[in-house]
Amino acid sequence: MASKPAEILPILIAPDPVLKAPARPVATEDNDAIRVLLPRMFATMYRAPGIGLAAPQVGIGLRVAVIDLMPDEKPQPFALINPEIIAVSTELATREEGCLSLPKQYADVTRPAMVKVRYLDAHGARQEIEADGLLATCLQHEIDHLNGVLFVDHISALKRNMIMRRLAKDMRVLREEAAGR
Ligand code: GNR
Ligand code: NI
Repeated sequence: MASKPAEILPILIAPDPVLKAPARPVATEDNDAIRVLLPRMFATMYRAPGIGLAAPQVGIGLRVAVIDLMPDEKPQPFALINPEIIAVSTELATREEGCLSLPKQYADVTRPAMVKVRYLDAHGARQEIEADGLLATCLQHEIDHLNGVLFVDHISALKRNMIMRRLAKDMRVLREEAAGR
C-alpha cells in the first residue's frame, strides 16, 4: 500500500522566541506525535535542503532532531530523540556553519572536534554514536537547537549583530518583494 508523502513543515527564521526556548524531553506519551513528526522533519530537511533539522526549527518544543549528511549522495538518515552529549574531546575544530533558521548566513564556529552522543532512535532503542568531522559539528549544532542555542551564539557579539542585521534586511526585502506582486 502506498502512503502519502509526509507534509513539508514551515521553518522558523531567527529571531523567533521558539528558537530561543529549551525543548522538553520526549516521554512515552509522545510516541504517536513522534511517529507523525519524524517523517515530516525528514521531508522538510531534504526539501530545504539541509543536513540536519531540530524540532524547534519547525515550531515543536520537543527534544527531537534528524540528521542526514548524505555521504556520497546516498541517504543515511538518523533520528535522535533526547540526545545527550556524554563526552567531548579537548581538541577543538573550526568549521563554517550555516542554519536553515538563518538562511544564507555563515560563520566559522569552534567546537570540540569529537563528541560521544547518547540518544533514542526512531524505534525507541538506546544508541550511542562517536563522531568527528562534519557529523560531530552537526550533532552539536542540532543539540544546541534543543537548548535554545544558535550557531551565532558561539561567535563574537560583533559578528552576531552583523549577521542578525543582514538576515533581518534580507527577510524584509523578501517580504516586500512578495507583497509587491
Ligand atoms: O544544513 C545545515 N548545514 C550545516 C552546515 C554546517 C554546520 C551545521 C549545519 S546544520 C544545517 C541545518 C540546520 O540548520 N540544522 O539545524
Ligand atoms: Ni540549525
